[in-house]
Amino acid sequence: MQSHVAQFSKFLSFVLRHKPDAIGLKLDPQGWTSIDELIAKSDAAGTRFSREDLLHVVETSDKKRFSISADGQRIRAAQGHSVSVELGLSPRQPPSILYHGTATRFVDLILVEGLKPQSRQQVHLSADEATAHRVAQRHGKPAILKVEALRMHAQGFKFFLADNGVWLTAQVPPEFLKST
Ligand code: HQG
Repeated sequence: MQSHVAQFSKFLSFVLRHKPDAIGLKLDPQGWTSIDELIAKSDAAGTRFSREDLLHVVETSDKKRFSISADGQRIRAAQGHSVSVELGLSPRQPPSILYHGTATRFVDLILVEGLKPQSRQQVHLSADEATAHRVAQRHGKPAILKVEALRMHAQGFKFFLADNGVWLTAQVPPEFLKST
């Protein structure tokens, strides 16, 4: 069974990444929303928690999924959105190789089509193989793809590093991918 914290984290991911409308919440263009409003709207929709509960989940989230604004008044998901947000991250030079974890059943298609963001705003890449492996396990039998990130960067593809260490890019054409 899922822990209470994991369930609560799922609820937060749902409203802050995918369906703020579900509880009548509005995100600003950068994905931020007021913590007080999130608490009030969640309560009205049947999910009650305090500011302390919220901060506890933010601090203990295994993947640092949520960020709190410098003034402590607002919260957003660090990445993973399907709603359109402009995270305001600056492009960065990536390491030579990044990793993408997926399921073996997707690999043949990915090696033909490249990596696409699917329902999210960007493709998610990991700096290390162990993290990619954990992402992969969510989808089935794990497969890890190597991405020649620095070579892509040299050809003009932009890379962004989210607050929680996940690398983001719009897409990865197949010529930059290798199965491991
Ligand atoms: C696959 C989790 C067929 C792709 C993780 C992936 C991550 C293709 C799936 C974050 C394809 C999309 C994101 C193509 C991509 N043909 N399949 N051309 N291109 N795919 O969940 O990267 O727990 O949207 O390989 O830790 O798995 O939510 O992306 O399997 O950081 O915080 O399409 O979500 O974080 O799946 O995971 P997802 P993802 P959280």
